[in-house]
Amino acid sequence: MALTPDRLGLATLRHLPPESRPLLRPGTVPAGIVHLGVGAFHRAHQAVHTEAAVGAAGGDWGIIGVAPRSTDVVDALAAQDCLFSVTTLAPDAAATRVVGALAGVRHAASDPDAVVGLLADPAIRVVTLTVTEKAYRLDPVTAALTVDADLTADLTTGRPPRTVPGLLVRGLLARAAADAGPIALVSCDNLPANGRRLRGLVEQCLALARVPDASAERVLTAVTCPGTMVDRIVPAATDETRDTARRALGVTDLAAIAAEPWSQWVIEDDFPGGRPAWERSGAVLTDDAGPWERLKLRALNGVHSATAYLGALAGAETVAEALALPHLEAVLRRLVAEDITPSFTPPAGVDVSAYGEQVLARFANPAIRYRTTQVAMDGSQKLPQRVLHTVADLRAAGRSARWSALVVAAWLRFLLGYADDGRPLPLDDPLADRLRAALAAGAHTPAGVVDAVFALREVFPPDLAADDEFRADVTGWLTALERHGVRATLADAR
Ligand code: CS2
Repeated sequence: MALTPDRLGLATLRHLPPESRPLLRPGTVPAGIVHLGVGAFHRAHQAVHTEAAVGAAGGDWGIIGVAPRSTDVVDALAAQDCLFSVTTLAPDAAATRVVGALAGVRHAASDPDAVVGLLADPAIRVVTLTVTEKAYRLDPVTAALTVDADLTADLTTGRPPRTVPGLLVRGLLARAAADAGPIALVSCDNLPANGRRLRGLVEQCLALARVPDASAERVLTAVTCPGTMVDRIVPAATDETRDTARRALGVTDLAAIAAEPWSQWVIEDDFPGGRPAWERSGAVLTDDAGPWERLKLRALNGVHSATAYLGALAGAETVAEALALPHLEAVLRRLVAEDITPSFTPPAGVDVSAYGEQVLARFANPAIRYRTTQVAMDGSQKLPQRVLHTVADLRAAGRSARWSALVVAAWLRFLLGYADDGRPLPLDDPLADRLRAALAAGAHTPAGVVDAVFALREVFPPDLAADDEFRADVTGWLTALERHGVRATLADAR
């Protein structure tokens, strides 16, 4: 008796419910894109958009997904002919569909040369990245490259590269040497001015590698770095995610992910080697993604971080649970109305308060179990663009930044490591050691905590650190959070 294979793959596609089948069959679309960071966000966002674009308009735009470090995803995808499913979770309905955008997968840590080779391949004309803020190794405040022994070795010796900037720039040098044509590098991470930062990263790496000016110029003229705004809430996959996919598909999918229905992508249209017809997938192609990016970083990610820190301190496991805390929504609305809205000029036609309402409704989706501690991680890399840019803009205009000060105070309180009920909270941050050392030296009073952490130049620029009114606001909130806890602080907030 022939056994039906139990695993998602080309052989099982025909057994899937018709509405779950992919738009593209992997193997039929040649690769034109390399994606660095083939995690959940990429699979639910750029991969879905690219599949729709190629499905609608064609083009050799299959994606080779590269995992910089972990092998789990690559192994799962390799065993599934690069197929994976996305379950879209509305509050009251779920739909699972397999995506066929990936043309291959690679593991950079075990085979970096293959990735460098791909970047030098003329067929590849676009590189997209979702590697998280910290992998760029840029100072969050100044955008200067943070150089350590690993990166220096990647760029000054012939050893196989281990860092993301090392991999990318070694690939670009190989590409220039092979005369493989122009390429667009597209950051899809939540960095401020992500295109400019990525270009700055390439320039600084070329200088660190002591590449002669003429050769650096050759690399740089062949590279564009369009800025983007990316948006879809995609929690880390769990056993429950895989169980849901299995029930919908009838086969096991170890690369399954779940995501909210919303998906938005705004991309600066600067692709010298061509691009997929992403506009056919609902993406917006524009000259300047800056206003969209500021809107999203401040009014979505900033509010996400606020919800996560206050929620985690109050014992909420997920963002949706946190939003149910009495008074939290009211405080978040004041954060949007009184701090975020006056801090910047939104894209034409966008009403920030309506956008903020939509964000709160998305966060409240009970089907999306996004852990508060997942949003809370890497605060030192996230707070500058999510919260502190809002503060800097308000203060420069002579306004107060009271509600943003509460978010900063909640972060500081989170760094102290305990929730209001005494349970430990994880500190997962590339600056964890520096933060711990600063807190150990100064953490005896709220003012001491503020002094100690505000001294970290990677997070607080000098002007902000020296701003007495803002420091007083943060110290006041931190005092309230320590004395009375989140619930009472929210109830009394004004
Ligand atoms: C979140 C983001 O984990 C986090 O820090 O704020 O990943 C957020 O879900 C996405 O940016 C939404 O587009």
